[in-house]
Amino acid sequence: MPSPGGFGIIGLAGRSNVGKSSLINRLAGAHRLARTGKRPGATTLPNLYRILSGGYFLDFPGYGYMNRSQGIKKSSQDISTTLVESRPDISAILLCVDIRREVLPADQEAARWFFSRGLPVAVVLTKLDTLSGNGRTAQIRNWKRWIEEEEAEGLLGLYPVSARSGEGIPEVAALVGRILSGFPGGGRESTGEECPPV
Ligand SMILES: Nc1nc2c(ncn2[C@@H]2O[C@H](COP(=O)(O)OP(=O)(O)OP(=O)(O)O)[C@@H](O)[C@H]2O)c(=O)[nH]1
Ligand SMILES: [Mg+2]
Repeated sequence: MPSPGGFGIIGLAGRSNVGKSSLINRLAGAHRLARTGKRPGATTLPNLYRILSGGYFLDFPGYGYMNRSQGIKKSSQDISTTLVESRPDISAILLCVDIRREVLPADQEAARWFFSRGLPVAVVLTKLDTLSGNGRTAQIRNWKRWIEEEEAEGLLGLYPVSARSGEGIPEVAALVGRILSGFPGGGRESTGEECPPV
């Protein structure tokens, strides 16, 4: 299926409340583009956002959110799964995890599931502003170790970032540019060298 406008789509996935929608807003330079919330479950359905550099962000509802009815939870999961499986123009996934947390089976399963669909995954460590000094260094080291253990082909690296302070945003924006410039030709196979602005 052709993408709207023929551009690549970058999916943002991860547990509820890790800051996926806030990251989209920060990258797009628009505070209220994607709906955010203090409590988990702000995003209930996948939403597609067109970005200036010509691609799209696909904001997935967070996984692991228990406070909704099972029906809503299951249907939003089903829609997300169907979307990933039916749209070859999804070029890559930014798998968002809260830098303060430990690696959870749900994150591991999500990363492997995307790999099994041929999608490259970048691990984005969100809320970088909440840690400093040794705590920050230790958590980055833990997440790096996990990535090395995964040894998965198609891992696009580790990106610590804060949607609040802006730290790490240029690096993620450059990654987004590289992914989108590698499309078409298969974001699922290759990424280009150019880094257009988000
Ligand atoms: N300190 C800090 N808080 C953040 C950051 N990014 C997001 N938050 C806060 O985290 C909460 C959740 O943010 P969202 O962007 O709605 O998270 P989400 O992953 O889209 O959540 P769901 O839609 O429920 O899956 C909000 O209270 C945000 O203000 C950040 O970089 N630093
Ligand atoms: Mg959200």
